[in-house]
Amino acid sequence: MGELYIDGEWTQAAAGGRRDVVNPYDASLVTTVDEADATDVDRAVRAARRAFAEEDWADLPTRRRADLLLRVHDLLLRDREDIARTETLDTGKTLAEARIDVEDVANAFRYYAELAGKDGGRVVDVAPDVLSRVVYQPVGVCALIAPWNYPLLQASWKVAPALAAGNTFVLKPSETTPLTTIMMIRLIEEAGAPPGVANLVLGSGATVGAALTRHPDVDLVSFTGGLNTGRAIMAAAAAEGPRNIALELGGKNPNIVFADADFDAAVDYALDAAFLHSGQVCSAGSRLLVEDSLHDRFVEAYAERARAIRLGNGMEDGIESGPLSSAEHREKVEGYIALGKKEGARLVTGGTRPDDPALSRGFFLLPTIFADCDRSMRIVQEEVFGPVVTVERFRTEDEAVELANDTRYGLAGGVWTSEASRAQRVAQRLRHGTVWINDFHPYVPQAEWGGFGRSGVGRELGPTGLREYQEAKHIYQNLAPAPSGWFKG
Ligand code: TXE
Repeated sequence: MGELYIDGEWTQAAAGGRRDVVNPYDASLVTTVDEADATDVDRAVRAARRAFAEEDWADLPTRRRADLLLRVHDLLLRDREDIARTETLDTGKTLAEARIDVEDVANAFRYYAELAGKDGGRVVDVAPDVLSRVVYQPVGVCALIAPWNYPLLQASWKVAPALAAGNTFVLKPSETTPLTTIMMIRLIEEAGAPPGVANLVLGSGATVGAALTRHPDVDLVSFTGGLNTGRAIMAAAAAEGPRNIALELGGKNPNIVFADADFDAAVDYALDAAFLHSGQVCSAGSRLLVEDSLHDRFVEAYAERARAIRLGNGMEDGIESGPLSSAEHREKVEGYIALGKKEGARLVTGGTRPDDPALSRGFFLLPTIFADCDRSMRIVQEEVFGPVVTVERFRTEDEAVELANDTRYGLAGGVWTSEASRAQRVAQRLRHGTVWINDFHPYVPQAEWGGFGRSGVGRELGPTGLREYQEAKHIYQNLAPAPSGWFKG
């Protein structure tokens, strides 16, 4: 029995490929899993196509699909500790974070179970002798590609609405973090999904991901990952399609602190914003904008708190942050740290690997703060995706907004102030998909998540997150048919 799940069977990769899964805390081997190739992808897409056409899944009363999602929700909670521990082994994140992730995953299933069937479409007012309505139907076969920072959470934001809408799917988790996704698919199987509705392939982006996004029988690709991969997926969707796409491509998210903000809360949340999960968060507040009059005091307190962050094994109590996800990713982040120095940013703290010998085998980096940054620097404009924050100064509200919007991304941003009307003004003007006022990071399944600009296309979560997996159909009925008489002959 292998770890690919195709047409209701657990199966091995046809060519026998295997891949090591490594714990980023100490580079130890966690396990090995099947490594698929294009042949397996083809099998999985065919299974999804067959199920979409032949199983009664898409035509089930919505309530029945919603019941399945609720069963998955319950099973996730039944197994939450196991899943959370596996997520920690796979990603290095703390167990406390992984537990929250699993709750959030379960909540996504419950939310879409509750939303499904609430919207029967709409009746369009045309004329008394016409019945015109718009209904929403599943798109078909969905290719779902997830990243490694929130492996199960990001997958669930795709899987739950795709199932609720009546689609079938082929899911590919990141090759570095496949383990909890395998667990989730087992739960979907246990919950009673018909064969071929949910399919799982494992393997590299270049081989398996590319084969999936190029497959002619895929109707929709939903992807969360990096900008360059997003571009490649968009190009493939054009070449093989056009077909529907949804892309969540990260961000360079401003966190604006006005001088009248609650100081302790703003410092505290600026840590969460930038250093949670070692900054490997698409919405990380890695671009801190501080009002000039507060700047020096703020940066000093911020650096002191950053130095106190306890790095270590996410499995242990009291550890506040784990390692980066892989050796390659750490090298990339280190490259950005070198670049920041070269560009003239002032290193306030961090910038190196920790010298604690207990952490030497893992992919750790110290929380890093650069001050005296300006918007022309690449370190300010590009997504580093590590524990690295840049600090800029601003003097006026207009300048804060202008800086915060000076990014090609537009995923999320925060604003800290005790003046309520200013908070609303700034939130209104920010060109970002989520804006937090006096907070950072919370998201809820009821509210849309996604980006302006190059942060992506489409939205996950909320009602729009379901619409991504639906086609609108207009059904127009003439209630009094008679010859139109347009052609006279
Ligand atoms: O991501 P990739 P990488 C950003 C972050 C990070 C950068 C690169 O800045 O440093 O992206 O990370 C699959 N066709 N984010 O290289 O490659 C891959 O197997 C189809 C932001 O690890 O985008 C994995 O399943 N699929 C982000 C998924 O894409 C392909 C989360 C994401 O990996 C593919 C992660 C291809 N040609 C990284 N190539 C966020 N938005 O939260 C790769 N993949």
